[in-house]
Amino acid sequence: PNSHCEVRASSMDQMDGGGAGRRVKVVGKVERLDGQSLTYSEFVDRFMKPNLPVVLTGLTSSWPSCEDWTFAGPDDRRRPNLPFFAQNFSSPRVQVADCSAREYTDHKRLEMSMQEFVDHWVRNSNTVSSSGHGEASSLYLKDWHFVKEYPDYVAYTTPPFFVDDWLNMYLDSHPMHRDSDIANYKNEVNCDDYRFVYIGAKGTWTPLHADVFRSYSWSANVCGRKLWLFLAPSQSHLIFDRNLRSSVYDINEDVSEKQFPEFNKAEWIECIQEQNEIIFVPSGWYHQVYNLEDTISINHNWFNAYNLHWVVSRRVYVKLISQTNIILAKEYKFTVELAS
Ligand SMILES: O=C(O)CCC(=O)C(=O)O
Ligand SMILES: [Fe+2]
Repeated sequence: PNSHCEVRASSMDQMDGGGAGRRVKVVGKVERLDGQSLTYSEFVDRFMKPNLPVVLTGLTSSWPSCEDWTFAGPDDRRRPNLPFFAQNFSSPRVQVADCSAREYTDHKRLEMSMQEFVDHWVRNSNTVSSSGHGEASSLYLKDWHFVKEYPDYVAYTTPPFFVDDWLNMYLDSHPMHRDSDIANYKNEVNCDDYRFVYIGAKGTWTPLHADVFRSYSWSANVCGRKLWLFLAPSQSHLIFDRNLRSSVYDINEDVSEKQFPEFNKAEWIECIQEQNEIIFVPSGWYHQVYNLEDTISINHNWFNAYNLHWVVSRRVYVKLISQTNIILAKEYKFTVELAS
C-alpha cells in the first residue's frame, strides 16, 4: 500500500463531476478483510483505535434490504428496485442533492416525494443512448432517515463492529426528541438520528468533506459500487486555502493552485467498494465519493470512547482539561495541607 503510483482518475472520468483527466496522487488502497472472521478486539486494535479505514466483506448476507430493495441484474450485480421504494416508502418528502449544481460547500438540495425522485430517475435513464453515454439522473437521494421513518421495517442489522454507538443511542433514548404532537401533526421527524439511506444513479457523487462532528461513519452498498478517495487527517491542511477558511470542493476539478497552493502535495488512498461491502470511515479523514453504478447504500455516523476526542470540540476539550487541572490542583493542596 505504500507504493507511489500517479493514476489517471479513470473511474472518475466517467462521472458528472469528472474533469479532463485530472490526476490526483494515489499512494495506497484501503485494506479489505472478511468481516466474518475478524474479531471485535481486532477491529478495535487495527482500525478503530489507530483511526484507519477498512473494507469489510460478508456482513450483509442476512439483510432484507439486499433482497427487497434490488432485483437481479447482469453478472450477479443487483440493481435498485425503484418501484419498490415508490410503492412502499412513499409518504414523507425526501432530501435530494442535485450533483450538477454547487451551493456553497455542498450540492444544491431539493425536496421531493419518492415518486417524483423515481420518475426523474426513470425519465433520465430512458434518455441514455445505446452507447451508454447520456445524461443519467444527477439527483442523489441523501440523508434519508430511513430507520426513524420506518421503525417497523427491518431493512438491516447493524454489524457488531458498529453497535457501540453513543450518538444514535443518545438520540434514541432522549425523550425530548419523541412524541411531539406538532411534529406528528406535520408528519415530520422532530429530531434527526444519524442513520441514513442513500440512492444515486451512476455518476452521482459526494463532494470532498470530513464527516459531521468528526464522527466515524460506516457505509454499506446494498447494490452498486462506489469509488472513495481518502485523505489522512495529517494531510488535511493541504486541501485548505491559505486562511484555512475554505476547502477544495471537487478534487477532480481544476483546483486553483493560487487558492489552494498545497493541494498537489496531497496523497490519496483509494477504494472501490463493491456490492455488499461495508467501508469504515475513520474520524477526520476527508473523502470524496462517486457512484460508479446505480447504487443504494446505508450509512451511520457514530462515535464512542475511541473517537470521542475527535468529536468533543477543542474548546470544550481545553475547558474540560483546565477544569480538571483546577480540581487536581485543589486536591493536591488539600492533601498537602492534611499531611502537614
Ligand atoms: O456515499 C456517499 O456518497 C457519501 C457517503 C459518506 O460520505 C459517508 O458515509 O461518510
Ligand atoms: Fe462522509
